[in-house]
Amino acid sequence: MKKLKTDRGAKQNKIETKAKYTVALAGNPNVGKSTIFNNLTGMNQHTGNWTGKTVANATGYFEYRGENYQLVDIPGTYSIMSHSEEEEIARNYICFGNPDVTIVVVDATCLERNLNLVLQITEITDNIILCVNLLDEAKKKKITVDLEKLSQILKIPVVGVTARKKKTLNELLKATRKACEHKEKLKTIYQVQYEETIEKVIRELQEILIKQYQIKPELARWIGIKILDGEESIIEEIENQLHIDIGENYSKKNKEGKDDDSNELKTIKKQITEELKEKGITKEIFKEKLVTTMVKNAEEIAKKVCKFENKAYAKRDRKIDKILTSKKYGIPIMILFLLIIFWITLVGANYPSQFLFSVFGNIQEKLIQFATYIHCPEWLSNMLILGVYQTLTWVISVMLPPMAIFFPLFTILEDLGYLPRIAFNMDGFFKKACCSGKQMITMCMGVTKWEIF
Ligand SMILES: Nc1nc2c(ncn2[C@@H]2O[C@H](COP(=O)(O)OP(=O)(O)OP(=O)(O)O)[C@@H](O)[C@H]2O)c(=O)[nH]1
Ligand SMILES: [Mg+2]
Repeated sequence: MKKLKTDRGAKQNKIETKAKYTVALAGNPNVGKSTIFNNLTGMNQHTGNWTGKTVANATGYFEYRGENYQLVDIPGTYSIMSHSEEEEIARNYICFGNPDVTIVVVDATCLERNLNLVLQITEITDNIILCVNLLDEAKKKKITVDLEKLSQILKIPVVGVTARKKKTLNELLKATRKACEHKEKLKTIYQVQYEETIEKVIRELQEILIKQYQIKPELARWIGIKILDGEESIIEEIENQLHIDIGENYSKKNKEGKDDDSNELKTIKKQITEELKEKGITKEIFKEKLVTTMVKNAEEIAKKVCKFENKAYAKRDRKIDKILTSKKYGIPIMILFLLIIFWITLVGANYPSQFLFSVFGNIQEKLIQFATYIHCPEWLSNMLILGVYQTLTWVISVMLPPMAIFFPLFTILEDLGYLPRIAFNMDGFFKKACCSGKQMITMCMGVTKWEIF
């Protein structure tokens, strides 16, 4: 076993030094990115059925048909507009990581919501593969996704997988290889078209960016949109990563406090902002229009490619969801569920605990008898039996049963998809303490561990 591990480590190192291509795994939280990552690299990234498990980029390596690839597992994010640290890590890698190919993983059972991020990424790069995961779940819910049609609409390769089954990833590997080796795109991929007033100003900025900074047209379009969108953290990142002088910060940092007003980009930006304001499009309205158009596009595409054979199933799901996350019943149901779990864990664990105590106690008596029989010195038998053996068996008797009950119960809740609902219910309260509702899950685990002790 040890040798096998060493062999695998040595093989990984060899691939690592020779990796020719870098492939990124991006997507919404909880869509199976880390499951794909683990299956391809043989590594063991944390996976589980709630959002936000991966919080930093993880790198692994794999070999396919004689070529070595570096694979980067990015934290899940709903949007390029980051709201948390892990979303910022994801955004920075998607925007500036410069991988050879970005695989965007989506959940086949809720394609419409996932397409929002896909459309945002198509604004940044055209070397994308769309990986539609959880096809087994979609089949159960009688949802079909027309992958070919989706590929025709978005003009990018689309593959369907069930990440838990390793052999289904072969198509993804094939597509990745093809995309890495033929990077020059002949087709222009799908781009969200905004209303003409917005398109016109985006084009103006795009032309200047291409002329002044020699940036690729599609990236220039995205930067143009972000300049007008005016989200500070992303503008700062564009300035730092691409050395483009957009706001006051760049001038301060790079030109010793001198604000360069002769910069054509800034002049046009000012003019455009004024022009839009005169037309009643403030920064907030501009943002809203971008988001609404994006959501509408995702909705239209999803409508064209998704078929729900069992509408009652989706309706029932939504009904249950409404109850579990409603203001009136959400929290009482959650408290009830948690109390039941804690009760089963604490009361139920007493029986196996007592059983283990009596079994280990009997063995202890036999061990003492044996020590006396072989005339073992008292200090040695006390140290080994009352010191090592008794402490160890007490810990096992107290700790093992509650853990063996709590974790499977929690896994059932996880598989039923209830944990994200708990996070949603608690998000408002946790936000008041500058935290996220997701922390409720770790807090529940913590409470149980504390109760066990
Ligand atoms: N049924 C089924 N479940 C899957 C499949 N792929 C992943 N899962 C499950 O989906 C859950 C989420 O998978 P992860 O790989 O952790 O998802 P992720 O995208 O890395 O999530 P974050 O790190 O939170 O962004 C886990 O419980 C997986 O076991 C699949 O093809 N079918
Ligand atoms: Mg993950």
